[in-house]
Amino acid sequence: MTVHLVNPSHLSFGVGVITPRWLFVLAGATPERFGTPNIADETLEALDLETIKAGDVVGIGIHTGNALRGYEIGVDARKRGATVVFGGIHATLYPEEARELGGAHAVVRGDGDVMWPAVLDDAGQGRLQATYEGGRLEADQFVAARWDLLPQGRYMWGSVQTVRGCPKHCSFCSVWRTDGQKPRQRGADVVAAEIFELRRRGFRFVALADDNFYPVTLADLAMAERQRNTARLEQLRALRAERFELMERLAELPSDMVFFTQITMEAAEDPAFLAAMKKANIKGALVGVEAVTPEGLKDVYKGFNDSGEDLVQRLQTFREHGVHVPGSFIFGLPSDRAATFDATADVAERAGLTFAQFVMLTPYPGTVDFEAWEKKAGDSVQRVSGIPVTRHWLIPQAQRPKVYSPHPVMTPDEIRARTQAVWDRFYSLRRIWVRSRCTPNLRARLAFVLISKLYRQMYANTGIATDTARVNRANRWARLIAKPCIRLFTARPLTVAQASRRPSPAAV
Ligand code: B12
Ligand code: SF4
Repeated sequence: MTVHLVNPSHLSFGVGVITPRWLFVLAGATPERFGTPNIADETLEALDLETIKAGDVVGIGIHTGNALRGYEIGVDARKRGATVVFGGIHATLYPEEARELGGAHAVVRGDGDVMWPAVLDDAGQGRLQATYEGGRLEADQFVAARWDLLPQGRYMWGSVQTVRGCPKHCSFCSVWRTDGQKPRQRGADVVAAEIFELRRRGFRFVALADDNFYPVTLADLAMAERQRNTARLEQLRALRAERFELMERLAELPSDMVFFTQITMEAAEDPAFLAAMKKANIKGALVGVEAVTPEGLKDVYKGFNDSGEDLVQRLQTFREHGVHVPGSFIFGLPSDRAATFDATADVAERAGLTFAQFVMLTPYPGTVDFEAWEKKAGDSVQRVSGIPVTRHWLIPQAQRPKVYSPHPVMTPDEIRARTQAVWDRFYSLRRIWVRSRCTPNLRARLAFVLISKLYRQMYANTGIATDTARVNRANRWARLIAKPCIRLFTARPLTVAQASRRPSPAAV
């Protein structure tokens, strides 16, 4: 019996930007007695169904965007006599769907690290259950990824998770509901050991695939102090201390490492934290800016963000501490008006953002926004090929409309056209060239231009482009640019001795 782990995608680029971590974590969780799992990442190339034989187990991980492709694979694998198991955020939210449409024999909800070996045992002994509740594991139960199974020279960035969960509760985000609001932080040693291994394999760039790298803010500590809540204060201090310990460990890794993470902008108020990030070589952090007005922030329950000039200041503070900020903005919030688009582009430029993404408010399953939208749509919901748009991910890719939250005064087309114009403005060659001044030399400036264009082109697939010709053109461009980009990211593999500034106990 061979174990297959498949990351579905209807588009393959030949090379990938970031390693899909779940593939390598579940490979790590696969007991030796089941042999080495066969990993298939369709963002690189389509799965070869011939590799799947009767009696094999096929694990398929899905998020909403790739669920339909996952279901195709599940049905095909089941026809070939394999046992099909689904997991991932979308299967967690819609286990029945994976059974009805994806040929699932079993679905694992929540974290797979501990449950996967039990599922394989049950599959081997013919006593598979329909649903397994993986739950939310404590961080010390997270399994390390098997980086030895990485295909050579195919990914630009490795990915290592340091914390799971986020204490906030933004209306458009499912993370706090699925991963929970309690931060589950992995120990510094195990994280450092994984990164150490990635560097030995030639990865200098590592995404810290976290929901929120700054789960305890200074405001949280002040609040606990004000409330004289000693237990809470101790707990928060311990979490904060663990973050600093982790950053200390990252700082001991080879100095050519470049880390990137996701963070709330409150970190800009915390000079000690920013200084530690700089020392740890965390050179970039995606900040969910979302909106530039107080009304917009209220729309998405993100009142902890700043707006206006304070916002510009906060974002600049990251840069002053050597942390580049790709900012993420949402258009189509109920309070947005035509003037919001230019105002947002202005803030993105004045704040010195290195990259930016401008997404349209989309109701993702598992979010507060989705529930409100689904309830409002009711039985009179619009259908495409008989499928309600509240299940838009089931509509075949070619007919699938881009689904956006309804807006009180603007049509989706107006929001889309204005959003597109902001992308075009932010990523005009002239503006990219000006931004590329943040790099040290001409070669790096050219690389910056290439990467900015790649980011822009790849985004057309998951982002706002609706017309197929434009998407196809963007794909061709992305394929072309991706190949040279990968050379910019990889480095010479190192031996243990070369990679060690202070080798971690787990790595030697
Ligand atoms: C890092 C990350 C990214 C990175 C890297 C993606 C990559 N190549 O891996 C980048 C920045 C590129 C990215 C992009 C996007 N992302 Co993202 N991303 C994440 C993040 C923060 C962590 C993912 C991760 O690596 N986790 C670590 C692994 C180990 O955990 P895991 O994937 O959950 O897997 C565990 C379980 O789910 C389960 N499991 C998973 N698969 C399987 C399969 C089987 C068989 C079994 C048994 C178990 C199992 O076991 C695993 C181990 O416990 C998650 C948030 C989150 N908490 O999941 C969002 C998240 C997955 N992303 C999300 C979104 C929306 C996107 C984008 C669409 C954003 C956009 N607008 O462009 C794009 C889509 C890109 C694409 N086409 O795939 C949403 C998905 C929501 C949904 N309902 O689908 C999430 C949940 C964040 C959110 N705000 O809600 N993302
Ligand atoms: S958007 Fe970011 S800050 Fe808000 S809940 Fe999700 S992960 Fe947390």
